[in-house]
Amino acid sequence: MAAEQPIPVYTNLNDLYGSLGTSLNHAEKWNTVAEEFQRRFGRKPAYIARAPGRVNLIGEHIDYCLFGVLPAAIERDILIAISPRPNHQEHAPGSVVAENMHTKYIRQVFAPAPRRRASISEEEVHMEEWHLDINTKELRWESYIKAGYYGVLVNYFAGGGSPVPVDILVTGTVPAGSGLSSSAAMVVGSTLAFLAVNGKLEPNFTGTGPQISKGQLVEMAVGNEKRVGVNSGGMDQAASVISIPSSALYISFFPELSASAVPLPPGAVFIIANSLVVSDKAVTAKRNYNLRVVETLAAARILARSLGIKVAKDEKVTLREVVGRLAGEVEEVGEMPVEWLSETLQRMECEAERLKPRNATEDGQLGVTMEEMIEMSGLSTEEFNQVYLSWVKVEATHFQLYKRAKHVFSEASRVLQFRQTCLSAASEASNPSTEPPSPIDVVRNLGRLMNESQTSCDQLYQCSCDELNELTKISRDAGALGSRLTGAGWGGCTVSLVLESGVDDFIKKVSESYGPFKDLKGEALNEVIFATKPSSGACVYKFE
Ligand code: NG1
Ligand code: MG
Repeated sequence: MAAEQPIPVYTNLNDLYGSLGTSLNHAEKWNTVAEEFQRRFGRKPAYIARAPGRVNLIGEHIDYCLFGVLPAAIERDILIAISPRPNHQEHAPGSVVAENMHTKYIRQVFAPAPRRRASISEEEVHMEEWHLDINTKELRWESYIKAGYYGVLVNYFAGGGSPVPVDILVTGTVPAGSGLSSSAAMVVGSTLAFLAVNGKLEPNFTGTGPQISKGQLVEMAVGNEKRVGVNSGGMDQAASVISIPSSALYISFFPELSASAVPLPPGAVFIIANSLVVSDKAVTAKRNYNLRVVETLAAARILARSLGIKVAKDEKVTLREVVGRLAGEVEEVGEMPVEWLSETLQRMECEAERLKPRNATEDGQLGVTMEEMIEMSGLSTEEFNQVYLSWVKVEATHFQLYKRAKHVFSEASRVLQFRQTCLSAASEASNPSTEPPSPIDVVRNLGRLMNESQTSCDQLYQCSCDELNELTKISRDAGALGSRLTGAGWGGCTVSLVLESGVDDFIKKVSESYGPFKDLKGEALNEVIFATKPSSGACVYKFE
């Protein structure tokens, strides 16, 4: 579970399937991709890397503010089969032939170009040494493969060396652009596959270096995904790498990445439903996702200033750090107790008022203008641009600092309540001297928090959309105790909390009421609405 553990590398199929710990027919999927690889490339793969998608149960758009979140890996995953090309010397170093089992994604051939620029500092030479053209203007499947690969090149071939030329075959069951983090699964899977094939994963295999830990892989994958142009937090990569079967994961990012299991109450089932609105973040990030990242960072600085908290001019302080500094929390002391954080978050919800536009006129409703925001920050225009706008593309005339901060503080507080509810229920249930809590009360409490999260995402963070609002409402009417969007929003999936006994009825009602589901049956329906169990994190299978 812990972030320090090594990435599992299996060589025995029983161990592999055992680790997946789920009821799905994994064996069939793994066999199919191995056979298909053999058919297309004329030999067995050397490795298959697996990375699951994730569902976020609660804690939306707060990971990049460094507040804890509560996702779980799902059974749906990306598998990447990879093998060195025969006759290495005939191919460009590190060249890649990438195929995808999905017919819509066509074959891609590319090679990284070594790029040494002697005139720049040593550190920069490292960063610039390899070049891989990643298209951030449009969504392309191979961009995620390249992003994972690039991280391996930069981290492991910076001082020279020759990455092996490879063939790869990708397959996946995580729907793209739907908030289940197919992107992180692709990037984690690709990073792992290229690490494995270049002998960077197993210490005994190559005799070099320490084994890569789950935490290190998360860090690499977060950096890699930024290369696709989305300045994400670390939730998806952490969930895809660190998760374990049957529990959700509480992931905190401050003062450093850490993860702990959160047992889910028995009888509670999480059902994912796809609104079928595709949110193509690679294209829209400048008006939504990246804009939110900038709004929360600007809010953090302005709030700090107004509360008399010191922030260096060039520092991108986060809302979590501002909360910490308010109480004199310092990194050496580590995180304050959860009770302290809960209380402080409540106070911060009130302090967020300081971010309201001064004139609450119609214009004020739109938020503050760029000029007002810069003035409130206490920085000069140049300084502000340098710190907040030079590394990210955003497109906006107004910025909603109050609403965004209010969402972040209240959502962070809901995550703590959700986690505490699960932990208390589990500990009371295992204590023979106390009356076990009524399961329905526990599930109701969790559901209420999920519903509050949806309202906050819709009204304060404005990351919902009509279809998601409709689908969550339909879900509640169909018996869900809680229903909310999951992932970045603006489309994609919802997650609903349903009692086990009501699952079939729930799915039937939702499929009859949500317009886009009405004509779907069988497998087509199962593609868009399905129950999910927490699954294990990323791993590699090595063919011997
Ligand atoms: P999605 O869009 O579901 O992959 C994104 C971010 C997360 C997090 C959520 C919102 C990426 C890769 N991930 O998730 O880090 O911020 O939005 O909670 O962009
Ligand atoms: Mg994503």
